Amino acid sequence: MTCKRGALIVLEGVDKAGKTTQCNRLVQALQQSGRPAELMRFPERTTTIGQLISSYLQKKSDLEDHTVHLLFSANRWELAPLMKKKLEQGTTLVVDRYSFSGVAFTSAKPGFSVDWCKQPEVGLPKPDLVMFLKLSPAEAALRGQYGQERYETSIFQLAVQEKFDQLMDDPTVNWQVIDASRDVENVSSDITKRSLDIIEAVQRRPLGELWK
Ligand code: FDM
Ligand code: MG
Repeated sequence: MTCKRGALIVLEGVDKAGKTTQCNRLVQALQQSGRPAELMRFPERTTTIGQLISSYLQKKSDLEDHTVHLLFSANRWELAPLMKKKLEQGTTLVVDRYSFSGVAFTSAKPGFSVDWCKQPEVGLPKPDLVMFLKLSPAEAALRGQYGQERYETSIFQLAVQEKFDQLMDDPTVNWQVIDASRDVENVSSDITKRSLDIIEAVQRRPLGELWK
């Protein structure tokens, strides 16, 4: 029997859309159906680079904007070999944020183009499916206050949403928009169904390279 590769599945969206909840539920659903699946997240705050990022996000340190963008990217590159290995071994990876957050958040800052922001991401493992959890700013506001970390303001999140809209206009990436305003169970079963379909489909396809 040939070993079937796992799928690289990414969840993206603005803050409060429910990404982390849905990533956890998806991993559980896949595992319960007997498919090997693991959760990953970016930033991965436990590495040396991740600790620099975490301290920046918590406003315990300041970093120059280009520098922090490249650190977020380096944090993905340092985990890329492990991701490839797990995918090859047949494990599906469910990833909470990826390069798209990287580009959307930095390019929402003044003086940064989407094109510049994409460059360090070129060649990373390409997701087989990117689900964008869509929630309007009004609905996000109903879910309560933003946290205390950097970027957690409604004005910045609005700018980020616009950048995501721009990024989703890209036929080289398998974007699927998920209506995140529905209740948790509905969103979850929708996401699980789409994931099972892609897990089935990628078995016969090699892993791609992002934006290359
Ligand atoms: N973020 C996340 C970036 O600015 N660039 C990136 O590449 C990634 C992956 O970090 F504000 C931002 C997005 C968010 C913060 O918060 C991470 P969470 O709650 O740990 O996802
Ligand atoms: Mg957050």
